[in-house]
Amino acid sequence: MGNTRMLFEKAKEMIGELDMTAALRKLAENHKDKIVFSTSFGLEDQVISHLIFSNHIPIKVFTLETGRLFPETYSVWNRTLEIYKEKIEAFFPQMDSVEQLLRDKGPFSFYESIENRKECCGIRKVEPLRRALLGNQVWITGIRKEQSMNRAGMQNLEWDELHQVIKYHPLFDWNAEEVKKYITENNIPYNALHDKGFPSIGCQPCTRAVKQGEDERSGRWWWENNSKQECGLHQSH
Ligand code: ADX
Ligand code: SF4
Repeated sequence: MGNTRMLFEKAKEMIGELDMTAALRKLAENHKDKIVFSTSFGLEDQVISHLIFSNHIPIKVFTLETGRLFPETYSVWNRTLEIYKEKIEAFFPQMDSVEQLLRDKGPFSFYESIENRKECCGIRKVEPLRRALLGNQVWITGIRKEQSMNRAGMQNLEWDELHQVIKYHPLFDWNAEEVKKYITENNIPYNALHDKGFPSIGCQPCTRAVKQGEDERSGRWWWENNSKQECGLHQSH
């Protein structure tokens, strides 16, 4: 474990001033077969998938298929496969846990309390994420610091103590406009919901459109007043 922590210090030095494509290449080279990218098929993730796939960088791409995604998300997932012809792995929740949750609490338990919501996220996202990261050393995500106050406190390269991996967010300093511009200029497929007021897209029952001027993540778990609007994938520091 301690050794992996040391890899973080090395990675920090290594990527230094490199641009993100070079940084991804370098990390892939130094953490061969132990580097993964998690995609939820959001705008940021599509930029990163494009970089990885079009440059053939050997980074494994996976998604957490919660079973509650929007139809539009499945569409962009499929279009991404058609265009890039590369593999995207899917991690599904443990069948027994989902069956028990549905048996005990029904399909909408997450609206009832933060505890219930975290239970569902735990089963459908956090546990599958743990499996997806197992045995890896680097985890790439599409997090940007602008997305929330909570995320502003993160770093583009971090050590994730819980999962014992280096976390790298290549678009950490980009703003929403830069992401959109990159998507348009490079003709990258994207989730149709982004054009309907959804800046941030998660599970269908837990995501709604936001009004102009509202926070990017305010449409996620919108009924909760005092949670950090995080599902437990990304711990705050
Ligand atoms: S979340 O924690 O609130 O769901 P958000 O939707 O902002 O996260 O996405 C931030 C990053 O977390 C994404 O860029 C992606 O790397 C990862 N992520 C979020 N949801 C998923 C998912 N369903 N599958 C894979 N990765 C995901
Ligand atoms: Fe469950 Fe909603 Fe969390 Fe998805 S976002 S895992 S549906 S509570």
